[in-house]
Amino acid sequence: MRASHKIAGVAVAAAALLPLGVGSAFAADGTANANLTPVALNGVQGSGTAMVDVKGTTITVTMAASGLLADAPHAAHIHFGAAARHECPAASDDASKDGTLNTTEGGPAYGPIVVSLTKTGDTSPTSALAVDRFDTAPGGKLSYERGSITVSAGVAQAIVAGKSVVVIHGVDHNGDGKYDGSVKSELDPKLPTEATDPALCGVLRAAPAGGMQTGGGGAAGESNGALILLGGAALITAAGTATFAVRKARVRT
Ligand SMILES: [Cu+2]
Repeated sequence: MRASHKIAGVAVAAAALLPLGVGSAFAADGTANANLTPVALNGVQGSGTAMVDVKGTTITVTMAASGLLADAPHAAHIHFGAAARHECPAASDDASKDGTLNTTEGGPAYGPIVVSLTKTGDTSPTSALAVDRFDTAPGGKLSYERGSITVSAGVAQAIVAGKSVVVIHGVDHNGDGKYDGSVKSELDPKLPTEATDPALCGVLRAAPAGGMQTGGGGAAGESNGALILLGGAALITAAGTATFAVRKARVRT
């Protein structure tokens, strides 16, 4: 009897926690913002911002960045892992000690891919390296907005809780203006590691409660649209970044 009482107690406790994990109607509502900064060791001179609006299990993602390798596909994702540090990687994450951080080495910091920020089609982790569907950063600038992205309840909650991380990939270690080099990507041996190494990263921090509410009805959506019309520079300014990054001449080795 005593044992069965204990089991029943555990079951009740588990049931009480279930809505947090599998509920959909009440999954999460809120907004999270990220300041995108250069990933340690990877030599990118860039910056950007990202904003994710969460309604239940549907998210809208707005992102702007500059200082990326121009006219090359930049895979971009939301990363999250319950066991991750919910951070951008540090130089100390360079497990191979080769002086750069590849995507896998950043895993302990930001976790696995949970959303692929493709421009069209599938947005699941399956599209992590769908290079023909990511922004190519004309002139080094990336501008992205996509709505109606469906995520799991757990991912929606992680975003609202400030535990997910935006990563834009694609670097130019040797500064020759294209993805190349003898080191292959650990994610896809058909690609050079330059094509997949993380370039910019930012933790999606939860916006203060009510901070994004600009009025009733569709005001928030209109506000988003206005920002998009003004372009990436306005977004970056709005997020408080001091200067629009200027892509500097790369130091050649
Ligand atoms: Cu990624």
